[in-house]
Amino acid sequence: MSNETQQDDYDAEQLRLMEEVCIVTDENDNQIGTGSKKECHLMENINKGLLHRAFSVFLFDESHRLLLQQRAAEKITFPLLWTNTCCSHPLDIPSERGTNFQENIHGVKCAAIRKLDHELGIKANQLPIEKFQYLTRIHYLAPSKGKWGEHEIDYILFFIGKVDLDINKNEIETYKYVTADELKAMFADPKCSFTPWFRLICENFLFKWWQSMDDLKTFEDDKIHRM
Ligand code: DMA
Ligand code: MN
Repeated sequence: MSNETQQDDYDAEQLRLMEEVCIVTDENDNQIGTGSKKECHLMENINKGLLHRAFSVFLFDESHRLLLQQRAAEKITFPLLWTNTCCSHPLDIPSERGTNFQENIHGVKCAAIRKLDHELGIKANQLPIEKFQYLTRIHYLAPSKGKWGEHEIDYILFFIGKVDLDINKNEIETYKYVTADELKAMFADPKCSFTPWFRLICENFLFKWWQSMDDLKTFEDDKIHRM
């Protein structure tokens, strides 16, 4: 089967989203250009060093249970894997890009509000921007299936609050709220598979942050953790 024929098998809506314009950065997270979501996620470009900016939201309810999602079968990268509440990319638009670190953090929070609505149907009035806590950045590279993969500087955001969900089935297969012990049990269950970035964040950071939800600010740093 040729690549072109394979291309035709992808979900039309997910193919349309591959035209989004992502922020291309250097290894220190300075914007050096732009690239379509498609260009940024092709391993042939990643293998040449192409790197882009992303965010990962961890949303907790008022009893500090974490909202997980299982990615939809329609996703072109990492379909059907379990992962944190919502991940995506700030776009190269004025509200989501920045010229310094603080503006970049504000930009990814704006992108998070946009995507929490798009993927989970959470309305902006339930997501006041000042309730997002930025924690740190991770730089990682992970192949998906075939020609696709990720190579990102990923901004990690926490949010605690009660929200109403209206799931977009093109994005999300299913979801659930879990305690830390329930998540550890999922990791031990061979029937559950996880995205590489969620695994990295869990192995290195999540559980220690989760034990200190009232002091999250003390964990905020300006580092880029290379993983
Ligand atoms: C990309 O997530 C971002 C990270 C941190 C992996 P994604 O593939 O879910 O992006 P989108 O929802 O825009 O397809
Ligand atoms: Mn990406």
